[in-house]
Amino acid sequence: MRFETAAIHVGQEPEEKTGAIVVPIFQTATYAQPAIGQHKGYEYSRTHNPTRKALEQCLAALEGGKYGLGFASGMAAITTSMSLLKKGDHVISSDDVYGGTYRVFERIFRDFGLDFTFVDTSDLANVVAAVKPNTRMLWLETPTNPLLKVVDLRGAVELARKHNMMTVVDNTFASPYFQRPLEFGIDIVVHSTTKFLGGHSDVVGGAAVLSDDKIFERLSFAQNAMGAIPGPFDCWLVLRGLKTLAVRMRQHEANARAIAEFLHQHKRVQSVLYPGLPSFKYHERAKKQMSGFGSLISFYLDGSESQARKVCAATKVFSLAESLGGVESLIEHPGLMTHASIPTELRESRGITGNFIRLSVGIEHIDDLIADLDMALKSA
Ligand code: P1T
Repeated sequence: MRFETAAIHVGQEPEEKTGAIVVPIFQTATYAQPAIGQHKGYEYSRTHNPTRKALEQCLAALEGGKYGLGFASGMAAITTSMSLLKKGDHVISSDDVYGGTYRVFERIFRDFGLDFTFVDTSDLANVVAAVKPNTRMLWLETPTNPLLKVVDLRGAVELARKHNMMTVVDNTFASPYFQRPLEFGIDIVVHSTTKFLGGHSDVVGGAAVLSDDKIFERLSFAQNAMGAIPGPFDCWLVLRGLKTLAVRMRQHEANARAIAEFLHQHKRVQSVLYPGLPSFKYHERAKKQMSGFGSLISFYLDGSESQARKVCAATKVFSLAESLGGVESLIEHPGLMTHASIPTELRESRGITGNFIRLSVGIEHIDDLIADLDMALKSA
């Protein structure tokens, strides 16, 4: 079954009792059992819920995995995945990751006895140099948030297998429509479904997708044991979002390509980071492992932090807000917003500077988006 069809049908057969074409919101905490030990596959909604099951099956199909697991947020998916490790284990992580990911690794899991090394994983030599005898996991974002670096998935898998590391890819930026890491041999894909998968900025959610039976057994145990699960209505919202994922992603990308080109030639812009831009450092690699480039664009303003603040405040169609992947366009300042939890010096040394701005390009009309950015850039 092709992607567009799976998004609409997998896990979403008409409901048995009524024929309802849309998966119902099973807003129930528990399920009546005719006798102790007898049930219809559902005992308690932290463990299983039919609406969540539909979402999990659909997500698995879209990522090309055997199993999907729903979580209360992207961070809940990430946190639960870390429970696959134990005290004393070492993790190598992309240094350019969502600020919340960095924060939970450094400020929560370090205290649990896990060790982390953050390296630029777009050059796998850095990963090799960071391997220790106790390295158990390679944590990747690609494209990374917010510098949009692209990690060589095939090379990363090869390296990880050699060193016996589990591989995780946060696939939030690309979405499974443009990139399916499991097909490269990655062990676990995680998502913030808050973003493209939900697609309408009306729900916070997360997911993990994988194919390995043993890892699934441990992660689904952790999903239930730790309990960071999404409610039925939130699952339903993400399921509804998935139905239009393909058409939205095509429009997101068409708009993003046009905006990247526009910014690239704009006098007030120093440089543009976008995997779809032929001049971008990671364009060729992105072309090899992605079928499209998504709609996150970052750029350096030719100006100061205070001018960047002005640009962010001046747009009218682009809303100044954290998050990404919704139908509406957003603008933000990573250094002061989404990545403020990374210590200033470290952040700036990695390129998240005062004049650095990130866009999540929505699916509004391209003329309105370009006019809005042009106005904001000229006003600063
Ligand atoms: O917000 P939540 O659903 O918990 O997802 C966290 C998360 C995980 N992974 C990536 C790549 C992310 O970008 C995020 C959340 N990011 C933002 C809110 C942001 O504006 O970058």
